[in-house]
Amino acid sequence: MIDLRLDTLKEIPERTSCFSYDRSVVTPGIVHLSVGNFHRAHQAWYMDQVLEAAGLQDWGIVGVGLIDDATERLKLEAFPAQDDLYTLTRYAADGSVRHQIIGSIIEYIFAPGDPEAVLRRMASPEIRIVTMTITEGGYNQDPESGTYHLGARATQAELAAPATPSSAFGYIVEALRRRREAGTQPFTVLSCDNLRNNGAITRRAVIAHATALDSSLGEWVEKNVMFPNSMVDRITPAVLKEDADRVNAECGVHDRLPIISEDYVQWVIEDNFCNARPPFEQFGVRMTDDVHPYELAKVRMLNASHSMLAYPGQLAGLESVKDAVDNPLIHHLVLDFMTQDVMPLLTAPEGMDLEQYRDKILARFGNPHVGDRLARITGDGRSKLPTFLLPTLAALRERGAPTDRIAFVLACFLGYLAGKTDGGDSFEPFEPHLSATERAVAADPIKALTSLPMFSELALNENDPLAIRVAQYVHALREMGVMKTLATLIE
Ligand code: CS2
Repeated sequence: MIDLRLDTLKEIPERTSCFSYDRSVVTPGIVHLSVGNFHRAHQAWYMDQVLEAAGLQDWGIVGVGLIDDATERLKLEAFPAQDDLYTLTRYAADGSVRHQIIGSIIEYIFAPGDPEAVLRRMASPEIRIVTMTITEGGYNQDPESGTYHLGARATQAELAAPATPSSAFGYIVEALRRRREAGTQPFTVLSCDNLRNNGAITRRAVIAHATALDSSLGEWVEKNVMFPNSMVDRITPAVLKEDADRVNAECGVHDRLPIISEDYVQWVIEDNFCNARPPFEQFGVRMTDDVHPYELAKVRMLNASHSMLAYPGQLAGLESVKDAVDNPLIHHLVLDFMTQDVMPLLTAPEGMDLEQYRDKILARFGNPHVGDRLARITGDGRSKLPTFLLPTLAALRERGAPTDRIAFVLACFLGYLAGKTDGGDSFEPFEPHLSATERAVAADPIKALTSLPMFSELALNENDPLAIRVAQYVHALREMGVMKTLATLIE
């Protein structure tokens, strides 16, 4: 197997395609904050095509790792050793597969090791866009008010020492401050996370952070910096060692951190930039005045359906998204959820038919080759449920429409927090934004629903029929298990 580096590209087997642009002339145009698998399968894949086009070699990506953890340390070793190149393997549902080498990330900076290097890059005029995938839970929103949480300990530390930030917002604000001081045009900030109004939320956060430092900086940001909303989509599973070994053998390339994804992709961006941008529309990106209907459909149908199948699936002892969607009862639940609960609340985005979109989502979940595991989907339910699922629940309640399907899945979420499948196997729920005390509260469903900040939007009291319903499902789950309980919901 060939080690992946610029000087070995000529030896790569033909079955793995490779970009044809001259990597040595590519210069940075984008700084991306938090280079996770999704970024490498999605935005970096698009940018790889941009770099192929004549005259667009000034759109290379500088990837920044923000968090000091084991995964980031792996990247710190792997990325420079392979000149930031990596393989992307895309599986279509019909079994066809494409392997390719992506060259659009041209530099990686581990921010905790060298914050100044990141700020220098971000302040430099050649950077015209800062993109980010910091996850739904990364936006530092106050659980009570939903606004930017200036009082958070890490934010306070950044405000006290702005030249050594730790968060995306700290970096963006300090870089914008430097640009303003130097008379450099600001960059556009483009959030690529699955949040409704991701641009508007980012804007609010950056303005709040900037204003707390210097009100005139806040005003300047408000006037001069653009934060387009965007919708992103491509299912990108976690890559375990066995997956990496398999795709490396398939590619004939030894990549320390290869990427796997489905072949489906979508990117819709609000055309609202304050500095240059690549001609995205030439590369399959939909540029629009209004992203909202697209993000609403995506988050409330795809992401919410993922949650809808993952909590019951994991409790039932299933492993993958495919296993869950192939289960007739779960399939039924998710189909009914999209058709009866979500779709009546949505307006179809231009050029999209919601029924076809729904069927496509179910087919994508059933892709037998992607190997997406339920544990990836269930993780950080604390951030995902309020974004993906609870707004639909609130809207159904307002209409007086039935809410049993979502109530059942909330019960499954509380069951998942206990970390045991129906078969008695233990697992460790990944909930970085729930404290141990909050997790303990989850054992009492009524208390959980009425007191945990993640449910505060629902404003439930202990006599609310929804809270009582969830409690009944929790009881049923304990008494008869997830599948029998689910069967009671399916007409
Ligand atoms: C998933 C998303 O994490 C989740 O819960 O629903 O990561 C999903 O795979 C992507 O948004 C697909 O675009």
